[in-house]
Amino acid sequence: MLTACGGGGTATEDTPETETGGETATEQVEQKTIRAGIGLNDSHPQYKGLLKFKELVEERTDGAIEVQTYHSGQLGDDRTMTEGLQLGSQEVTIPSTAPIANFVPEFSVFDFPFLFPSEEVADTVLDGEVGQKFLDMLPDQNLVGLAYWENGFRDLTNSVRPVATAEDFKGLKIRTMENDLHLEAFRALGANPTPMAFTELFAAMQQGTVDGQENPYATIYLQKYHEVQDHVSNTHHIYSPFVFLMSKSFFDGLTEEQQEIVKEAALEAGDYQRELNREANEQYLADLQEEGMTFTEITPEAREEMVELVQPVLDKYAERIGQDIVDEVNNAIEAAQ
Ligand code: TK8
Repeated sequence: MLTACGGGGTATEDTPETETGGETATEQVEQKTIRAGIGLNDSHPQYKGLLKFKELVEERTDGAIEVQTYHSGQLGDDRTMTEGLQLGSQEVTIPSTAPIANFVPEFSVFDFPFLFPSEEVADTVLDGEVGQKFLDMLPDQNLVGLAYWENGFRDLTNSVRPVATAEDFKGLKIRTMENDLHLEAFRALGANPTPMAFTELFAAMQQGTVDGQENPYATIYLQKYHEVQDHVSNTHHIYSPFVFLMSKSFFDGLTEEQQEIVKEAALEAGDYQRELNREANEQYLADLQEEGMTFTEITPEAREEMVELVQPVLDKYAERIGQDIVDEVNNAIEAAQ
């Protein structure tokens, strides 16, 4: 099977001067560098996955491609890093689908609240034909999507009150990712949402600019949000995929063999990252309680009420994005169960 992602393998500027039959072991290979940046810190499974990618790529290219890794938003937030890929100031970033929707609006489908019932179903849909269909929309934006990784199910924290029902969202100032669908969904739940880059979030909670935020337990614990937040609820309202993005200009400049290597490494490192992410999840919740946060369980009835409240927002976005593609995602989810 051919790897999609455009490219076509016609880049000639890197071809060594001597004609190679493809198998020559001694050819002079141009040294290339991948600058890879993420928003999370170096204790997060996403960074461990990125280190795995580095190890695989450097080993399999015999060092012809070097991978430099940056964490904690050292290269910027998700939006600026993605723009960096388009402009050529960096080669890799791994944002959530929500900020990607500012480049390719269709990606908002994956951020429909209560869409994916489990991580396993998400894997099947994202790693299958439907997931590939979305990756195929990226080259138009000078981006190549090599693999889906996992941010995970998002849960609500805040410093005002335990949240058990939609009623408890009333008036809470919640930071959302920079994505209109997230903003409208939180408004529908009764909250007072503010979009903000991830890199500004900790300070905003500390200073009380916002009361709360929503992210998977791993992020909440490893970014030490328990230092500035008192309550956590298992709202599990959205499953956030990560997309492993590469600059298309850079990808096109790789040899076909190198394209295969980076693609395979992104997939393998992604499997590893998903595993690490899932392994520690329950432990992180226990750790948060250990640190003094209250934990509130969302009952099935309370979740059902939230589903009803956000439904009009989903209908609006399905129309905007295209009912066909939304149906396709829903059918794939149905089939995966
Ligand atoms: C990290 C982000 C983050 C995301 C968010 O760069 O912004 O809340 O969940 O983890 O992608």
